[in-house]
Amino acid sequence: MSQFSCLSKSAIYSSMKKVAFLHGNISCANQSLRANYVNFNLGHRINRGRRGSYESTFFIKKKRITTTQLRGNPRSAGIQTTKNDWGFFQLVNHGIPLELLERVKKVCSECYRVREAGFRASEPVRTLEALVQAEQRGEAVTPVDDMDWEDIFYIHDGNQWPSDPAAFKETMREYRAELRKLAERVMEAMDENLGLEKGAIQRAFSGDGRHEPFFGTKVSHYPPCPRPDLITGLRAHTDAGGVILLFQDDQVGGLEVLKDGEWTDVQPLAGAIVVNTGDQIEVLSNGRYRSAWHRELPMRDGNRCSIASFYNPANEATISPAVAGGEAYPKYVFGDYMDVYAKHKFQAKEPRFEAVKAPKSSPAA
Ligand SMILES: O=C(O)CCC(=O)C(=O)O
Repeated sequence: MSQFSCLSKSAIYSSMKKVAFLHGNISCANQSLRANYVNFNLGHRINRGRRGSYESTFFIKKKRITTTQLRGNPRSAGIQTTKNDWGFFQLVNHGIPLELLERVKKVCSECYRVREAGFRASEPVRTLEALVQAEQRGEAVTPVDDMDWEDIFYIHDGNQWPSDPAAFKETMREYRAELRKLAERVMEAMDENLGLEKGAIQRAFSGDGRHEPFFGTKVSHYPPCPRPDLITGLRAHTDAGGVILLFQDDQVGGLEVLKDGEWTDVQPLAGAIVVNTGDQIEVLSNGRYRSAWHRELPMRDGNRCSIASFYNPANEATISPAVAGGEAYPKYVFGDYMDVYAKHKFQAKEPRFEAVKAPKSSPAA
């Protein structure tokens, strides 16, 4: 197959285009989608002054690919084409040793083995069993809409981490240090594409250096689900924070992103890191980088593991558009936004922005 093209759209994505070279396409897990991928060498953008190169991969439908954007001014192309933005891309050749990624996979799946009995006894499992029994009795059943078929836990700098397996802590410390640096490079590329000073997003996230941005990691497993028609893996949502780096299972899919009213697979790609942007980047960029709706489908076969690392503002940081013009977003304290998000994660983001408009905390006033 030799169908190469380019997508583009959000700012970081447009800077990637600037140095684009096209690699090719791969056959996709879901043949019906005919998804292609395009690699962009990010070396001198994300990694300027350092050795090594970075590439991003966009999974997109062929019909959406255009080549005109490649020939145009990358920065303006990115700005003008917001409606084509996927809000998601995959990074390959990101510089994180594959050997480390293999160890991460291993310790996380060993961790799940320790947790598995807990999942078997969990509310989603019991709820689904009850639904199936009701169905067998001939009762009408409706899909569950307030819980997900997942086993999750979070690690960050301030909580206790699993000690079984023994290698978990050391491996995840090493992994998180790499991912934190990668997130910062991605944000610097965004700064540049948005016409902001280098480090502007990070400064906004840290309240000009007064607070520590939050960097958290969520380890998820989506065990095989006997009735994927009756429950979700993870309900559709946009992410609350900044930059999200997802190391997803390279065998078991399920992650989908919403674009123009259609759900599209983010196909498993060995060794890649999926990058997406959250609501705070949407606000800072004044809508240039949109946070995309995504969801997790439950799978009948395979236990999907995914490790999502969230680089978010400090709770105390004040967030408002750093890019002038266009759409209006409010100014607020991130912690206030998170209070709203905690209650309304699976709903539209616009009412959340509306809810923090009248600031509760004085620094945003
Ligand atoms: O686990 C995944 O693949 C996606 C996780 C996710 O969307 C989330 O935690 O917000």
